[in-house]
Amino acid sequence: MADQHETQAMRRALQAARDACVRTFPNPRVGCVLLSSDGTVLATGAHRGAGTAHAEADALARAGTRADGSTAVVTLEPCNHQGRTGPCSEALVAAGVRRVVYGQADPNPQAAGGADRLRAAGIDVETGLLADEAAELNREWTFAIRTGRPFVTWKYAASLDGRSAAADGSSRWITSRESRADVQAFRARCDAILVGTGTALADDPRLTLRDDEGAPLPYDQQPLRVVLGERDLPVDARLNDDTAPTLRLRTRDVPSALAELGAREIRHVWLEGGPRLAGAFAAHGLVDEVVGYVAPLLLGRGDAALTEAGVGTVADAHRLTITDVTVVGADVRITARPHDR
Ligand code: AOF
Ligand code: ZN
Repeated sequence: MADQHETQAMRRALQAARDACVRTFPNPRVGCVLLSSDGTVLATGAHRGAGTAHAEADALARAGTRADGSTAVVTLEPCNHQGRTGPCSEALVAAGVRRVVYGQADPNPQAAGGADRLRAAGIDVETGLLADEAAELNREWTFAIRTGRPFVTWKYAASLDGRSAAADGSSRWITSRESRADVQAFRARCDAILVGTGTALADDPRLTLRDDEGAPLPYDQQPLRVVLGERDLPVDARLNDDTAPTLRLRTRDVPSALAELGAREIRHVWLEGGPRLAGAFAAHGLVDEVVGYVAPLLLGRGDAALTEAGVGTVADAHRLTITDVTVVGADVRITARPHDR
């Protein structure tokens, strides 16, 4: 059984993973704490993205020779593979770690097997400590590894009477500045931001992350911009600029587009519209989460956030469970998920 020091260390490891990096594409977020035999923290490590040290390796490097005889508390089962970096199972054995406690079992078949390898080396291994929190840390990543397609969050903004555009088609600034900043924080955690050609042509959006002064973040910190649909964009469209990578998927088939993104190791897609494209995702059962911003204004006419979602009668509605309601500026943000996600 994990003792109180180990439980505390797991909380610390979870926090280290959250603090280290909002986006570790295409890898999971992982934290690791090394404890001495009397329960003192020797080192804390975290993963900062593909190609950089795994959390265990990071903590081991910080602890140096003090890792000998220690307990490693890790949010994810240590990997057992030679990937972009070496296997953490071997690194833990080589460092003389005596006990390993982890939260979530590794769902990635290429990397799994760490627990068995550690046990074979005579290390005491315990699994499942704060497993729910550890799994929540990588909810979308885990979903993508299991299903082979990215987790899809559909975001929309609407007036209190449920319209996302006015009668003349204008849709800019329905929500408050605070909500738009909130959206930026969500975008920053996703691997790709997806729109259809309709939205790309109508709004000429940037779909980039910006700093507080409004300047775009460096190119390598930008999520992939994805434009789905067959129509061409003008050469001077903002989505064709060089502030962030852009992928054109010249298809109208949503499942094949998602499969393509899955093959590119995109784990979490932030779907921003428009209503017909979002409806197609919903009709295919491919909306895994909804984040809706509802603003206190009435439009009376104009498009809904979603059209043609494959629902003809109330009995066929896509039913969701609300998981969060937060006031953001003058607006309300509602998060909801299908029952099985
Ligand atoms: C991480 N960071 O701290 C741990 C991971 O091919 P690589 O080297 O990038 O390894 C990626 C896999 O390693 C990942 O899918 C996961 O299964 C496992 N553990 N990965 O990126 C870490 N501990
Ligand atoms: Zn590893």
